[in-house]
Amino acid sequence: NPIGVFDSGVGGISTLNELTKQFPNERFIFYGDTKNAPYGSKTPDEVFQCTQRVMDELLAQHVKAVVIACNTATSAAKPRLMQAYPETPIVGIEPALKEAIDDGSHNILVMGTQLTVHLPKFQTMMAKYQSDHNIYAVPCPGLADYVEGGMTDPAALNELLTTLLAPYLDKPIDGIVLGCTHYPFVRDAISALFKPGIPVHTGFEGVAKQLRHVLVEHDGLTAATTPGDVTWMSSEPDAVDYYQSLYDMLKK
Ligand code: DGN
Repeated sequence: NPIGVFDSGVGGISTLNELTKQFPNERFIFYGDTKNAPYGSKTPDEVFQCTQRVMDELLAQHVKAVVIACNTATSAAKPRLMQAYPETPIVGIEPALKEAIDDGSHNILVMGTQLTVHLPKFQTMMAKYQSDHNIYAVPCPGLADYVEGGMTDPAALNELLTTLLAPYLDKPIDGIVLGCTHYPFVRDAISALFKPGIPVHTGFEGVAKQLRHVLVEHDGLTAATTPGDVTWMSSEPDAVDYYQSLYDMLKK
């Protein structure tokens, strides 16, 4: 059976790209809830309702596990989804703050949607490390929409990033956490605003590790050597061509 991967839109394709590399024998179904994007400015209840509809669509395809490839949906809805779908292993992606800290960074920029940054899940994690690290958590409204909208205007992107990140550009940032799965698509433009060589953390490793764990636990890892493939689904069927083109871009 396939593994379901979903996001509010195209962001999760960056996660999917990593998963298809790490699980070459698995089949994947990607579901983009483009019709309801962005999730980042919704309430947790609204996000839960959207994700429930997506879960039902994926389960109708007999998925054996679901990856929430969206930091916002993970922090707003994952515990409730696990309760609502107790039979299905569900893993989620979260801002890789711990990874940045384990990597030795002290002045860490964390970018995410408003919801991700403000919800207790992230606030609690941040509080744990704040006494001996400088953590700058920055909500980035508009940035996921830029990626969703086709990424056609680099000058506008640069202006948006400069505005969002202005208060941090003169800080001695030594680690960047991309706490939204849309942001890896504009990673170079973000990195370009800081000193060269600053490590960027996406959370992909964490989510792949969790997925491996649940598949092993449920005896669900595919051992066959047939190459995996991806099926595209969307609440907005016209969006599927864009999904495919972003995925092809990452695979190049
Ligand atoms: N890609 C999603 C995330 O990782 O948080 C959210 C994007 C959005 O809906 N604004």
